[in-house]
Amino acid sequence: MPAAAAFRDSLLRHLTYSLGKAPENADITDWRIALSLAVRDRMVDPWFASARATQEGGHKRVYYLSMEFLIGRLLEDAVVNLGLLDVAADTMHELGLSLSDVLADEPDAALGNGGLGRLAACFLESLSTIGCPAVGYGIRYEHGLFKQSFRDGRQIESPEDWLQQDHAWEFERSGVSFDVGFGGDVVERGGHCVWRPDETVIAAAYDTPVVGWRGNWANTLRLWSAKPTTIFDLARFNRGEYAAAAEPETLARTITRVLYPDDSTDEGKRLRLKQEFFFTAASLRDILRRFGSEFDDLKQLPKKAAIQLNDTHPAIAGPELVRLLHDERGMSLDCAIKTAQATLNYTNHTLLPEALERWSEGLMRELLPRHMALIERIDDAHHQAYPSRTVSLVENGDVKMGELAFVMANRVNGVSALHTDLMKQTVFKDLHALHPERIVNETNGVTPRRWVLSANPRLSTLLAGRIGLGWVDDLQQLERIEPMVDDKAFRDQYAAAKRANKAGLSDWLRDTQDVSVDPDAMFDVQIKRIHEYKRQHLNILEAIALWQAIHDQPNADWTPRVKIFGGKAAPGYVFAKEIIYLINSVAKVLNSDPVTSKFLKVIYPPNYNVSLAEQLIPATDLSEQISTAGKEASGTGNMKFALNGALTVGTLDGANVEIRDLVGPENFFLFGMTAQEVVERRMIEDHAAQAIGADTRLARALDAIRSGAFSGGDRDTFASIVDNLSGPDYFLVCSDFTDYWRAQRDVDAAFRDRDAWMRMAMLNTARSGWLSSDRTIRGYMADIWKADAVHT
Ligand code: GPK
Repeated sequence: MPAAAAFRDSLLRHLTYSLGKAPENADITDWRIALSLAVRDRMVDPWFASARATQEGGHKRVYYLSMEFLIGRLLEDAVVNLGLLDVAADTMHELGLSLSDVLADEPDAALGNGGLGRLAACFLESLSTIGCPAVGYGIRYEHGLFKQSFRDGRQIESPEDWLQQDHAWEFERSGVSFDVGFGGDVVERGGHCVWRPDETVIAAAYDTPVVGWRGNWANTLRLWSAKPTTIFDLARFNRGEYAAAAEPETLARTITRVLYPDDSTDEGKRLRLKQEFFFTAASLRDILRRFGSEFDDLKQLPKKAAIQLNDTHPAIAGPELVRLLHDERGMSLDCAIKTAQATLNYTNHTLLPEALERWSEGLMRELLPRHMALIERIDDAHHQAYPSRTVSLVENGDVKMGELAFVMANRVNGVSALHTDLMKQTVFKDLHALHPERIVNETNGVTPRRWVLSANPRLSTLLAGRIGLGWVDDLQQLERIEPMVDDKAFRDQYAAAKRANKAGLSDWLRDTQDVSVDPDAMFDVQIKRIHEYKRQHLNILEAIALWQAIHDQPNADWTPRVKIFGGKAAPGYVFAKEIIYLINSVAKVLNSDPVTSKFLKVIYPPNYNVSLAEQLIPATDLSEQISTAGKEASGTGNMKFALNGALTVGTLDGANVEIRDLVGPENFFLFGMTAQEVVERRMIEDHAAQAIGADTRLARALDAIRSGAFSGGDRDTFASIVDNLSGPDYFLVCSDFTDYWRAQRDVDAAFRDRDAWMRMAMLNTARSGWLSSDRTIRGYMADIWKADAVHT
């Protein structure tokens, strides 16, 4: 049978025999699931082959432990990596459907909050593309990140329900489960400690294969779901106490019910600690089981397994691995600690003090009594080996998880050059002095398969026509288009691709957001979680000042702009929610202003997620990366934009520094204070007042907000924002405003020379190949994991 016919046959078989649907009764979701199953079938052989090659060769495996995997939709990734795009499109067409409609029917799996979770997803795909044996371990949240809507401009949250429809990608592994305990006490038996938990839940495994480019290799994403050890209490049920009878089940399942929606803040919730221990403990047991099935000597664990802790969320892995090796397998405590240290590594993703996890000793002793005792032993051992007055794992009654992760790790890494330097100078200064070899840098990256090839088919086709497809898994090859930036025909084609992406976005905005925008206007985009340090309020202040400036000179030659915002605020983060309300309120006034709206619009589509990012980024001219210097660990959206030919207006923060070095300072709009200047500026007590006093535009913009221009004349509505900015202004919005305004006017001027702009955009694409997550993963493999790619 020809390949296309075989594929169609497989799809129809799945529709009929897996879903039990007749073609005439199938809706788009049925077709989408049948297609996914047909595609998934094609992943299984490479998946098995990868597992066999790893086992037979006795290769080292990488284990990536992460509370978050922001995977988004999976069907297109799979189709593209397996080389099935044309076959799938033709098949759907023959069946009277469009592949893009079918792809868009897939729920966007949001098992993560933002950059940290998306990074984990890009890493899994790169690990498979490279052929590095790996397992991603996480939590199978029943409900991912909340859905965001706006009511009268304010954020409303509602539960997300990605599992409502069948999740076609996973295999439930009923044979793989572990008991995970909580609470109870510790007793001594025959000279060693035994933890006797008083609550136990089952961790049940669900596997999703992750296939790499060209389908040569597939790794596993294994997510744990919590199940009760007893289904229900029959005695109570028989007494008619139905709700009470179901209680054990409800309690157990609560652990994996929902993703905590806090990004870069530590809520310190008991259930969160249970989630962390739950998935970490199950993963470690699974890792030891797999090791034990292949090798005998547990001391060899570090040779065969490298465990990466994605932030401190799985940092309890330190004491838990020591407990498993020492208490349960009889290794000496000293050796257990050393073995764990040689196996574990820790990635830090933020220096924000409010994000650094601390768990109270009381809670730890209650939920994880043996671990608390082991943390004290680890702390003692560290003190013995490295006498220091300043380093301690427990402080003011709290266990400091960053310090614990550091002490238990072979390598500790930051996620951009600047961030890694700041780690050494600030949060981990003392530990760095004791362990000067331990901290290394691995600058983040993004997968080009999703973020260029799939998200931007027009650009990809253009690149393929000129340099083939080698860039897809060797992104440095984008350099080969650099000599073509002065080729007028190529530049026009590049510009046409961008223009078509913008026209597509304009249509979408018209259909879904009820606003009309000119595709020739500059599309200026800031998409990320809403946070004061990311400074969406700096962006909206500039919009207000520009609106006022246009009013002053309505006949001047303004460069038309469409400012697009996207992002969610943590439900408990009141100030961030006020920023959302301000943006929406400003949008309302500006977009209906007959004088200015042809030059300036503000649009904030609700419920920003991975799929919306895929749509927005290829249609962007200007990427807003405007965090207070020293606060954004890396950023990864910034990389996606640069690759897709958006120019950046940004501060010297996180990976912006490296992006600017790559693309060249003349192709990047820099503004603002450096991290060092930020620290110095904060020492000036009235820095905000000084900045406002020195810039009438800033003063006027703040006055407009204060006087109720965006709140129907009410002066209280945005008082919290104005008071903050004119008072403490910790994130230095006012102090950076003047230079931001200057940079934005430089952007305007540059955009008016379309040809020169396109040249800069092309240079951004040509020079951003280093930002591939393949490069990042190779760095981890060489510097941290000491793991090799395996070829099947
Ligand atoms: C950092 F600490 C955290 C967190 O809790 N969540 C999160 O998404 C981000 N991050 C950083 O803010 C980004 O700068 C960085 O690029 C990303 O992690 C991946 O490293």
